[in-house]
Amino acid sequence: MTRAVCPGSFDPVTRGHLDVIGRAAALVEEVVVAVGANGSKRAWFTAPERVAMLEEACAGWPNVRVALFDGLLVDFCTAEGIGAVVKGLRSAADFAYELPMAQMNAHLSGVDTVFVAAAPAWSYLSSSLVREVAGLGGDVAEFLTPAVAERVRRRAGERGR
Ligand code: COD
Repeated sequence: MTRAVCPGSFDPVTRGHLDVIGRAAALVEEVVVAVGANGSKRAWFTAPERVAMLEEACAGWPNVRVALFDGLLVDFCTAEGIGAVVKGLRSAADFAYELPMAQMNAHLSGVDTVFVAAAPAWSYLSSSLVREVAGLGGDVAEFLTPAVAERVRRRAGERGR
C-alpha cells in the first residue's frame, strides 16, 4: 500500500493545507495528516482542537486520517511504517526552509519528502496570516472551511477580551 504523511502545525488548517492533503490523497492509497503536538507558545488552538478541525475538514476523503505526533517527524513516520512525507511549497522562501529539513529527515531515517507546488490561489496563504488578520478584526472566511472559520471567529473574540 502506498502511504504518505502530510505534517504540519495546522493552527488552523487552511484551504492551502487542504489543497495539498487532497492532492496527496489522489496520489497515494492512504494519507496520514500528522499534527505536531509541540505547538508554539503563540498557537491559537490546542493540539486536540487542531486535530478536531482537520478531522472535520478531511471527512470527505475516506483515505485520509488525522493523528497527533510529538517529537521527531521521522520517528512518527517510522512508527507508522511510512517512508514518504508530502509538503506544499508556496515560494522560494518555503523551499529554503524545507530543503534542509527534508535532507535531515532523509539522513536520519531514509524518509523522503515529496513537494507539491501550492495552488496559485492559495500561494500567499498561511495559518499565521489568518491568525493575524482575524486577530485584527479582518474577514478570513474565504481561506477556511465554514466550521474552521467559525472557530477562528470565536477564538479571535475570546483573545480580544
Ligand atoms: N499552500 C500550500 N502548502 C501550504 C500552505 C499553502 N497555502 N500553507 C502551508 N503549507 C504547507 C507548508 O509549506 C508546510 O509544508 C505544511 O503545509 C504545514 O504548514 P504549517 O505552517 O501548518 O506547519 P509547519 O511548517 O509549522 O510544520 C512544521 C512541522 C510540524 C511539520 C515541523 O516543525 C516538524 O516536522 N516538526 C517535528 C520536529 C522535527 O522532526 N524536527 C526536525 C526537522 S528536520
